[in-house]
Amino acid sequence: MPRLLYSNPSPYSSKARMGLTLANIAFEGVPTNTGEEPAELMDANPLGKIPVLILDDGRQVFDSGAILRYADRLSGNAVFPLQPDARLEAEVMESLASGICDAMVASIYERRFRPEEKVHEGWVKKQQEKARRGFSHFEQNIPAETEDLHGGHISLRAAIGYADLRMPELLSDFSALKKWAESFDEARPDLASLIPS
Ligand SMILES: N[C@@H](CCC(=O)N[C@@H](CS)C(=O)NCC(=O)O)C(=O)O
Repeated sequence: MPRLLYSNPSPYSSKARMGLTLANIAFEGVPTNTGEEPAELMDANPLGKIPVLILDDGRQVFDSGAILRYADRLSGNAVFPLQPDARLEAEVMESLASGICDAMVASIYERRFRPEEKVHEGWVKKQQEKARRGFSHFEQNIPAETEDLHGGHISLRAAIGYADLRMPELLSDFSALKKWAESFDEARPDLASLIPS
């Protein structure tokens, strides 16, 4: 069975776990602490980042976007729509949600990994603004449905989950988005159990 190196709070891991679940691909989750740089992770991904999917034949699939596309191909398109316009929309949605996560993670790492006197508050603010603008875009373009979910939807749900966990104030103005997340969780409790925690 493929092994997925992941961690519970990681939004990208959440996205990958939800994608594999959408595609009905069984996997063994391997909780991984990137800070400890375990050999299995460093051998699998030179970047030392999670998630990584290690296939039965030893091939290593990263990052979360490649894992979604792998799951999509293997499942006969259970993760992304086939119709080209719908697919483009889903992929751009995924890109924006992932970019929001990049901005949130960058702002958190700035405080976590730099000595306090070297933290650049202006830069942290800039990253948080990027994330806020991204969420604002989704607030104004709420996905139509919470059924027939695709890679864009799960990426957005993972990003909302991460914001809820690490910087909930970022979501305070976005009530429609919060409602959408609730409907998502009601529609797919199996996926909701995989959001960042
Ligand atoms: N573009 C990557 C980002 C992955 C990523 O940054 N993961 C974080 C955890 S949330 C990580 O592994 N951080 C450890 C590090 O940067 O060394 C993806 O989509 O999978």
